[in-house]
Amino acid sequence: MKNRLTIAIQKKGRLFNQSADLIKKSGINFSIKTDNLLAKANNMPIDILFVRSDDIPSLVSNGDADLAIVGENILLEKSLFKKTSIEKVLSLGFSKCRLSFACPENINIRSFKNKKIATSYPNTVKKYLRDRKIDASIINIHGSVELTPYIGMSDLICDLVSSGATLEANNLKEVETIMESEAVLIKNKNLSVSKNKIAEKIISRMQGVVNATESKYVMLNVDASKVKEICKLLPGSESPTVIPLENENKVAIHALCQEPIFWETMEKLKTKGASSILVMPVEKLLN
Ligand code: PRT
Repeated sequence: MKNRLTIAIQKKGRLFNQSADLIKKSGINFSIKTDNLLAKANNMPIDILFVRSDDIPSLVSNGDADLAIVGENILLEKSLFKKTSIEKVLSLGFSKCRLSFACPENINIRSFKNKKIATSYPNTVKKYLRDRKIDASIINIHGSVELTPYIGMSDLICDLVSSGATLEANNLKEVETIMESEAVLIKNKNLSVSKNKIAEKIISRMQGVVNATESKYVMLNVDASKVKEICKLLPGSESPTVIPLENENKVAIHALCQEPIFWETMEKLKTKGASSILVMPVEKLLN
């Protein structure tokens, strides 16, 4: 295993599917057998470790895993108040959420001073309070955090929020956000030269997959006189290709747009005279 690069991902849970998918799209072939904690790639010197999210930062910092995919919320929580050998290398654009304070809907909290705050993120909350010189007590709890204000254990909570449905179902309201989070790729800072070479290749491929997810290939036809106007509307496209058509007054514009194309953009293009507007997904993109 010494010369093989190890990539740790969550064993099961919200991050698993997209993490495994990203690794596969990066050209690493592996198959997962139920309950196996390790999968060996059959086309590259790479092993995939399936572990709990909570354990990922220490595995990478200690060099037991070389690369890993983890939520930024966990990375921050497990890295605060200690020295680690972890480098964040890529934001991956999935598993987006935020870490927020919330309190019962019928209570108005003006200040956190002297309040009891229940959370599974004690270090992150401690740093937030310390930076603002707020004196409050932190109750460290794993699971059912939303229940704690109702049993008198806390005045407010600090937990992850995505759609907000869980807070709403528990009659809680969001009062302040500590951080926005998404899945990130992390790396041990002290990789050997040979492992670093493989790691850099994988990082570049993953960047390519992330870029492709956000990119679209757009094709449309328009009057030759409108080319400049239309190109201005294409988001994140560097230099579109303009191709003459059989009808001499018309051209086709092909553009790689590295930003999302919303219906509003397509409607504006149509208003400006574009026709046959095609928006296609991009599978891989190396810049
Ligand atoms: O692997 P391990 O068992 O250690 O981790 P885990 O149990 O924390 O895993 P999991 O699968 O629950 O979460 C993994 C990661 O997904 C988190 O660390 C976040 O980075 C990310 N993520 C994204 C979320 C959410 N969205 C999320 N909504 N993690 C948890 N939630 C929970 C939240 O705690 C709350 O209970 O969902 C509820 C709120 O969701 P909404 O949509 O109702 O607001």
